[in-house]
Amino acid sequence: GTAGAGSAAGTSGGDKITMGFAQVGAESGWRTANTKSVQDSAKKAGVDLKFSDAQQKQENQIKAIRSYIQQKVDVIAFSPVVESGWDTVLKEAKNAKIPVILTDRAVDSSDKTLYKTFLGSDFVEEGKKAGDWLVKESKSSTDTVNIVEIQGTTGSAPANDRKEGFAEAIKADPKLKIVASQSGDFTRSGGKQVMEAFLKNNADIDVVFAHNDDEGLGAIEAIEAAGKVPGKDIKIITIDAVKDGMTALSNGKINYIVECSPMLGDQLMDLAKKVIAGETVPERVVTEETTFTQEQAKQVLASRPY
Ligand code: GYE
Repeated sequence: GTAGAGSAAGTSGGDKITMGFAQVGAESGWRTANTKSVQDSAKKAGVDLKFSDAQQKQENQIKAIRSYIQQKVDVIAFSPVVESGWDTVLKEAKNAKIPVILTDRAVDSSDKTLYKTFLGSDFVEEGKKAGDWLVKESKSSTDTVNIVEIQGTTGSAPANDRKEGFAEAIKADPKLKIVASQSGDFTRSGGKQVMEAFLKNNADIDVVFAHNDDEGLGAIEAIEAAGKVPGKDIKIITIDAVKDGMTALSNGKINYIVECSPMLGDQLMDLAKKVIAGETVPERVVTEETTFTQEQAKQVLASRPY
């Protein structure tokens, strides 16, 4: 249709809102649940969704965003695979008067006018919660606690922030030491590979801190293959609380999970409608999350929605 003064740039036919969504990939259980949430909510909200999967590559996301600009969608939403390098393409969207919403992950642009709002978790807080649990758990022991860290995708907001939050929390106890830290790219196979190398190079590992459930699940395979018992010989802390992670937690193979909610779809559609209508929205919308012990996981496992 013809966009009158003050209305959003592209209304590609009818009253239906068109959203271009540039997803990170399909790297984890979290991501699969997040994609489903966005697709289900779009349908429910009557939003025409154009969806692309960047296979964890920034260049693919940039291409997808450029094609959404060309198609004159009403709004662009995306989950930036890494934090840096977005200013150019975001300026292109701004020049085309297409509003952008960040979901799940942040960008490090200093120009806050390049996007309308950022919906997602507080990753520093998640890392802190993981570290706080370990501080409590290790209170009674006097020995050094050797921790290996399996980081998420290098340069991504959740990897940067979870690392920071965890390091901050374990400062409370000098006997907690990170002896190795490497990226497993948020995948199960990545977690397994990194853990295999850690086990080879470190004789005495007490704890794994994995930045997501999938990496933790991969680490479990490596630990078992090395003849050790995950959850006992080596304790495991992860983030996400997806079905497979929660199952491993209830089975005693993981010791603690910090929840990170992938169910962002409804809030995203809501924000998109407001932004397109020209309403002001908060510049930051933080997801509410909890934590789970093994006992708590047993109680909620059956009722988890993802
Ligand atoms: O924790 C991980 C996924 O960005 C919060 O990405 C998300 C993270 C999530 O691959 O499983």
